[in-house]
Amino acid sequence: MTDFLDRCRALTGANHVLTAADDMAPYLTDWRGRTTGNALAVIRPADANEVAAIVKLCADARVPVVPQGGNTGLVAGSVPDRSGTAVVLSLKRLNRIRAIDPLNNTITVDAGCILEEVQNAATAAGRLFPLSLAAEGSCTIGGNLATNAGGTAVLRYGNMRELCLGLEVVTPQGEKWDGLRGLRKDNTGYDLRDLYIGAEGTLGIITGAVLKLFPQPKACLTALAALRTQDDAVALLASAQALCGAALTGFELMSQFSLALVTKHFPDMRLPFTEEHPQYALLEISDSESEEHATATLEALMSEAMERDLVTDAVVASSIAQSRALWNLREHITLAQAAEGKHIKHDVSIPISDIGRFIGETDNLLAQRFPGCRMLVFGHLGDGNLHYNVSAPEGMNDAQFIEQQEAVNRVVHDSVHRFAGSISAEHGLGELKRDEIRRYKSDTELRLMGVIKQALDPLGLMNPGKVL
Ligand code: FAD
Ligand code: 2HG
Ligand code: ZN
Repeated sequence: MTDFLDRCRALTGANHVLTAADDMAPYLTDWRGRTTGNALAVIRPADANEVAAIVKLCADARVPVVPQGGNTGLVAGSVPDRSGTAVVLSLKRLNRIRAIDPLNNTITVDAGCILEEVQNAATAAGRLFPLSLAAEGSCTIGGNLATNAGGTAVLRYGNMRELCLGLEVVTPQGEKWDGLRGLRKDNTGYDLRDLYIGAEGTLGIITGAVLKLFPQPKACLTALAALRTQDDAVALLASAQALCGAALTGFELMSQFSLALVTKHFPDMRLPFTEEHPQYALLEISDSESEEHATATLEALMSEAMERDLVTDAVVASSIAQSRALWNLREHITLAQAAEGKHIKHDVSIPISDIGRFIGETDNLLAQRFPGCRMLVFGHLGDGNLHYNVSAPEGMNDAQFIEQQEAVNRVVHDSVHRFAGSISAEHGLGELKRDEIRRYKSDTELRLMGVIKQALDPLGLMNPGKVL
């Protein structure tokens, strides 16, 4: 292996082949601090050609490759196993915005670009890149593509798959495929782009992408509604869609418990209500007319919902700062729950019409099996995507509760299955849900996935142990 590492050093420079334990440590543990692996080395190539050359060396030496972007993934997909035989391939040095074409409404970027930097580049060109999620300051476009990330604007703009027009990919054999096409229409055979998106690095390494841009809305306005039940939130969503149409760009659900944790762990943050309410909905409108029009629309929506007794209290932000403060509450839930302690995450999707029933039934089943366990439910209600997270009962040691993860998963995922939902709506499978998915996908679907993996990566070197 010394020979292999020397060849890697000759390609990237010795500084970019890390082998010391301290240097590698940040790349070996996942964001949640739940999974730590070992690696032969962490390699940091500078561009797509270096990625291709390194992957070719790995294929020749039969060294497994774990691609990594911002390492913010929540399913332990971006870290190696404990064997110490793989290299972590960090894409973060591939950070160039390659081109912006405002007439074609596209931006071409390296895979290691940070999401927020891509949003900012689009804004500077008078356009919008709409993917938005709480980790946007550190996750990368490559990771967003590899996980087909969702976030808070899917309702209007779609997930990462829908935002991508073209890809550049390094195959497991170290060949570079240039599919960087900025076309809205291209029916020339199998869609390789869609195959790599959502593959979590198991089929190849994404090195560049052409992404869609959109016109900037004239005004973005946020409202926070207090509600009694999740069913009322679903009814409010329907009213908002009827009144606002495509202008409704976000609709997030947050339970009282999720926001109580935010205000507990981030005491500077406050809810704009004097009383507590069981549920909250955060709505965003992106208006193509004016701020006045957006305010009038949201105010009309809220007063109609209050007249129907759907909403018990509401605030419409009157400034960008107020909008930001409301979104901050939402975006700090994951951090607050992490600060509270270890918990069991579920990232599920359910037909929107069944959300209330799903939560009610699942809450009851869990309460019977694990008395006192605390359900923290929030998420992208407009997409039918709930983060149904479960914390230990008050006073119980977190580690002791986590030991029951499999039994808790069984209750939640079986319930998801009964409602014809998905056990991973936006985070992917990684290692965490690799075995779990085998219970819920048909043999045919699993076999076809295996056939694709075998055809593209016959040596099984791309992110082994993840997804399949
Ligand atoms: P990593 O974590 O580095 O990698 C994720 C997966 O992609 C791994 O399997 C890795 O091997 C693979 N990969 C990375 N780069 C490449 C590449 N160039 N080529 C091939 N494979 C690659 N996700 C959502 O969908 N919606 C949310 O709202 C959301 N909110 C979050 C909030 C917080 C606070 C945190 C910590 C995470 C959140 N996530 C969310 C999860 C995470 O941010 C996303 O999955 C993100 O897309 C991962 O990007 P990354 O660059 O960090 O990827
Ligand atoms: C979000 O929507 C993320 O904020 C994280 O997908 C979800 O912390 C979670 O479970
Ligand atoms: Zn989410």
